[in-house]
Order: sequence, then C-alpha cells, then structure tokens
Amino acid sequence: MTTPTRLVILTGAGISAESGLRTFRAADGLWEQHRVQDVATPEAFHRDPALVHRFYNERRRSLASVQPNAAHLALARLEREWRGDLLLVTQNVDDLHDRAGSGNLLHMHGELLKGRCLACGTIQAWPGDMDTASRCPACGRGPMRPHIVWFGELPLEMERIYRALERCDLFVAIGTSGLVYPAAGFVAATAPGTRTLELNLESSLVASSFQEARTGLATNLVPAFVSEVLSG
Ligand code: BJW
Repeated sequence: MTTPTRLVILTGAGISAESGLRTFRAADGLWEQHRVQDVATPEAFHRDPALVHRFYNERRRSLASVQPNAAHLALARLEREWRGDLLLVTQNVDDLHDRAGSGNLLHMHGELLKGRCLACGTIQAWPGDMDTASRCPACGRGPMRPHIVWFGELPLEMERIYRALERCDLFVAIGTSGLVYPAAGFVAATAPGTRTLELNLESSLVASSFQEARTGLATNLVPAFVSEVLSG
C-alpha cells in the first residue's frame, strides 16, 4: 500500500468482542436480550430510568473483568510508533482503547465510566453504579444519567470527526456493522481518492463503499494492518 500520512480509524463493538464484551447485533448480542427502545433512547430513560440504570450498571461492572486485546494494543502501538497523523474514533463506550494506551481518541457514543448531570450538564468520572437517587457531585442538585449517546441524540465531536475525514488519505473501519448512522456514513464522507479499508469478521452493510474489505478476527487483522503501515 502507498504510505498514508493522515489516517482516521473507526472502531465498533467487533474490536472488543475477543476481550469478552458482547456486540449488539450478534445472535447472543446485547439487543437479543434487551429491546433498543427500552434501554437506549431518551424516551426509555424518561419512562423507566431504573431499568436503563440497571442495563448500564451491569455493563459498567463487566468492564472490570475484561482486558484490551491484541487489536486494541496494536492501534495504541501505531499511535506511539507512527509518524503520521492518526485519529481513532470509537463507537464503543468501553474503556479498552484508553487502557491499551490510545490517546488521540474520540468516544463518539460516550463512555460507560462517565456520568452526566441532568441539571448542570457536568460530565464526570462515574466508576460505580448509578441510580435514580444519584446526585451530581458538582452542583448537588441534578439527577445523573449515563454519559451515553442514545438513538435520536447527537453523537459527540462530530465537527472534529468530519474535518479529519475530509483531510485523511486512509480511512479504516474495524468491527462495525454499518447499520448505525452517522458512523456508517463516514466512508462516504471521505474526499475522492481517499483509500478506504474495512476489517471485519463478516462484511458490513456498507462494505461495498470501501475500496478493500478484509474478513477475519480483529486480533489477527489489526496487528497485521498495523505492521503494514509501520513498515511503510
Ligand atoms: C468482529 C468480531 C471480531 C464481531 N473481529 N469483527 C433511518 C435511517 C438512517 C438513520 C436513522 C434512521 N432512523 C434513525 C436514524 C438515526 C439513528 C440510526 O442510525 N438508526 C439506525 C439503526 C437506522 N442514529 C442515531 O440516532 C444517532 N444520532 C443521530 O443520527 O443524530 C443525528 C445526526 C445528524 C447528522 C449528523 C450527526 C448526527 C445516534 C446513534 C447512537 C447509537 N447508540 C448505540 C447505543 C449506545 C451505546 C451503548 O449502549 O453501548 O451505540 S446503538 C449501538 O450501535 C451502539 C454502537 O456504538 C452502535 C454501532 O454498533 P456496532 O459497533 O457496529 O456493533 P454491531 O453489534 O452492530 O456490529 C458488530 C460488528 O463487529 C459486526 O459487523 C461483526 O461482524 C463484527 N465482529 N466480532 C472483527 N472478533
């Protein structure tokens, strides 16, 4: 491959699957056990905040027993060792990229380990359980919600992401089904001539929009891709 200089990488639930975190849409995935409209919309939180808190408390707890895998570690290595410009955008709300050592990282769908005050809007670290009695440590007033982007809400850092997509010369999507927008449309937001590559266990719904698609496990494909970029 010709040597890229500006790289944007998008990751989805597939990169964390081999660490032991369930994806959303697999047969045993999170949406098999919970209806999206019951746990991942602002309306659901308004209707039954205790149920939504239980869903996210369980997922927050599950982070304690998982570790970054070879794919997360390879992307952190790329950031450390590569001289080009790298922006890592993740749809994942887990902290596995952070723990692997990625720094130039945007969590576009929020973070499980943070909470947001419904009164003052302050976002803060929230490592433990949250419930309807939880109060904001900053203002002392507001009830808290998980710092998660639900359906119908605006994903985070969109300006920075679209700016990077327009300027990059290589865009790579890893372990995402291509079902959820705006992330599924990122490949189409790159400039004409940008090289685009999908790495996934199965072809995504938008695989035909990529110039190249490689299928396999993230823990195999991602370290191999990183070695390719680092060897120029
Ligand atoms: C492996 C692997 C291994 C497995 N190795 N690979 C009608 C048409 C178009 C759009 C809309 C519409 N109606 C509504 C919308 C918009 C809506 C949307 O997209 N809906 C669609 C479902 C139709 N989107 C929104 O509402 C978003 N906001 C929005 O659009 O605002 C307006 C806007 C306008 C203009 C600009 C910008 C914005 C918000 C979306 C919020 C998504 N939230 C969730 C849940 C919250 C977080 C949480 O609880 O964790 O985010 S939904 C869920 O899906 C989660 C994920 O981040 C997201 C994507 O899922 P992902 O990562 O792709 O996982 P899976 O399970 O789908 O796929 C796993 C993949 O991994 C598979 O491909 C496997 O093959 C692969 N894999 N093992 C490699 N070992």
